[in-house]
Amino acid sequence: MSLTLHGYWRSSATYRVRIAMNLKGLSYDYQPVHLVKDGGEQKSEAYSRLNPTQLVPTLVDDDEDIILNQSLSIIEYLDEKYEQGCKLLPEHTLDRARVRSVAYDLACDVQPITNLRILNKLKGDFEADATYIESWQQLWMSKTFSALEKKLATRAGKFCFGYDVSLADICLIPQIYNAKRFNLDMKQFPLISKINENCNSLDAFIKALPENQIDAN
Ligand SMILES: N[C@@H](CCC(=O)N[C@@H](CS)C(=O)NCC(=O)O)C(=O)O
Repeated sequence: MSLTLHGYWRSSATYRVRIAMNLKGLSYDYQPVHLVKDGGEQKSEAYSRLNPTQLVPTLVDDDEDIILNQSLSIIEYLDEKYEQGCKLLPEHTLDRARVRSVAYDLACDVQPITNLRILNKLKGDFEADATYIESWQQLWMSKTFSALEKKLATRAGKFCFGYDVSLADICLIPQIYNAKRFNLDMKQFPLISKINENCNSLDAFIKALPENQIDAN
């Protein structure tokens, strides 16, 4: 097995894939792509050849001669290809749709509008200062988190859905990490805060923490 993950320590999309790979017990080579240094290594010629979207992460599976971007598609690919470790999506159709619905709330609705390139555009074109950026991040993240508190109220156990870790948790924990960076008061969201605590007591999540990566600075 020869898997390489190109990513950045503080990228929430890369963080999702790290958690997933740890939960599945997959070992991989990690290639840092610095999103800020020299205007962003994601825009370099070499990285753009690998991933023309100029976003991280990218997974290279040398055994299959495959290059994949989009964290959710990478995670589902790995989950289907490798039987080992946790199953990241439930067996039952409706359960699977519910898990994906939470994953998409986070990965399709909130992460894209709170991403680095959006923040840079706000700063460059509208002179948004640090206070404005923080309020922007807090606004969109708190809308999603408020909805999740309600959506998960009758579904959560130790994790988003009962007592099995799933793709929903894999997307939630990096988003909470990001929210804390922008000083969002997580006390407003007791249910997801508890899920965050539960996930972060597991080795797979601890090992995936941004500060535990070789490129953390
Ligand atoms: N939907 C993509 C999102 C990828 C993405 O937005 N990555 C961010 C880091 S979390 C990035 O590379 N940002 C660089 C930039 O904005 O220039 C995925 O899930 O993989």
